[in-house]
Amino acid sequence: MTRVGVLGLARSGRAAAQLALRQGMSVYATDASSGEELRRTAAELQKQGAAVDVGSHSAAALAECDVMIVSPGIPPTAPILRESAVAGVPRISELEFASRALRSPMIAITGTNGKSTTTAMTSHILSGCGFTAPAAGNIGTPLSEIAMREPQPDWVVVEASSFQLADIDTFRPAVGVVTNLAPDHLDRYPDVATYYADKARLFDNADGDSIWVLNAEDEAVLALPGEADGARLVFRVNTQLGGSERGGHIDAAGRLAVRLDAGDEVLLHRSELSVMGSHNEANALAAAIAAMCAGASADCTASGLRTFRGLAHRLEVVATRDGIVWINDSKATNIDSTLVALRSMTRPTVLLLGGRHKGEPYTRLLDEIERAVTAVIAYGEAGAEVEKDLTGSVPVIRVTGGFEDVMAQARSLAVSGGAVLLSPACSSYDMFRNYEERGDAFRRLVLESAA
Ligand code: UMA
Ligand code: ADP
Repeated sequence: MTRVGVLGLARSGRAAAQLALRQGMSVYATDASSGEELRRTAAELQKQGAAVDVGSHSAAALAECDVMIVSPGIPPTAPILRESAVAGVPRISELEFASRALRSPMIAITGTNGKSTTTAMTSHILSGCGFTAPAAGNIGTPLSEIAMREPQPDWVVVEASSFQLADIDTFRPAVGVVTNLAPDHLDRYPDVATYYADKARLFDNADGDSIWVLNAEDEAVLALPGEADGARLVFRVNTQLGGSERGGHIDAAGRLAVRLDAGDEVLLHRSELSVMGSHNEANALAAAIAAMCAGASADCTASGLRTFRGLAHRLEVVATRDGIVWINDSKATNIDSTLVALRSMTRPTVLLLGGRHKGEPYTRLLDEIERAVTAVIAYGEAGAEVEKDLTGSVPVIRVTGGFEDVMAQARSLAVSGGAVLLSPACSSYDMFRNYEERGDAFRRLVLESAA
């Protein structure tokens, strides 16, 4: 009987352990932490027949496993993975493990920014066109959960992070999308090339039937597949498709159009999208191409794009109070996503920047800050770094207290006709459990102050 080690028992590990048990495998599951939720998970898995340790890992038990499923949040440098007894056990990601059991074809979406939005849009379009097509992976629902569903969905739209792609082996999407590439996660990767190399694993199992949907306005994306087999479709927002290119673009009249065969199929005008910013036009084109490759018609793809309202924590307008628009972009956890947010700002903006530093300098934001921002509030662990990089052009106010102090400072700086933008360019882990909790705190404090 296959003996599976499951390292990490949050969402991915819990679902992977359950899938392994369903398949009759022998399971050793373990998490170094031991909160109440983990203890509940441990009890539930034990009841189903797994051996479980929470609070510590047993290197000896892991060493006896044929394969080890490592949660995406556990870096390869984690002490347990460096123990000599464990280092030799083959490692796979939860995405790899789940895809072996899954019978539905996959649309896999990766890239640095726009993955969740494009994933949710694609799933929304396909669902509106009569397909069962849940969104899974990095967006929140572990792929293992989908692999256990009966009947299996027509399609699964999988958001794939670099951490999840790092340990794949046979993972093979029918359609693969790369939204864009930019430096990120430099707290985990030694350099950008190593990060891009994990993204490139998407193409590992390419064959003649594979379909790749690539951002043609991003050189790094175009280079990523190398010599991988399969059809290449591209999308362009600022330029038009060339004569021999297939994919999608915005035509001279400002309409999103998809060209899979000879002629353009016009979907809708860019002004009909309810999500803001040209980055979302790119996401919409990528989603439309992927959905149409999966069998959606042009008509129902257009209505899916028209009715997609956007995800929380991504340039989400929380409230307008006393002429000030409060915008929650908590999901902007790297410099590029904050740049995109700043480019969409048309009002004088107070920018909340900070959290846990991820390694990239903030100086790349300076031009857009000078254009759109009246004051920067630098906070959290990264506060000193933000202050050092940005001081000189606009006022940078350092707040060393908690998030309530950050919001109080924002209220005192914002003026009627302006905006307050939480687009932190950092991860949230210094103050919060995740970016959702940070965005929720922002929303709560905005709404409370108005009550
Ligand atoms: N742990 C150990 N030993 C260690 C280190 C950690 O046991 O040495 C434990 C931790 O206590 C924790 C678990 O390992 O319980 C790691 O869990 P996890 O962080 O992988 O959390 P999951 O809930 O499984 O969430 C993961 C993804 N998290 C990360 O990649 C960090 C979720 O993406 C994803 O939604 C979920 O699987 C379901 O597929 C989140 C994310 O932040 C949104 N992703 C990053 C991003 O988008 O930038 C990549
Ligand atoms: P991901 O899942 O890749 O983190 P999201 O769809 O959650 O991406 O968006 C995260 C942030 O990235 C958004 O707040 C937005 O500022 C920015 N963003 C979204 N789409 C794009 C894009 N196509 N190009 C650049 N930035 C984007």
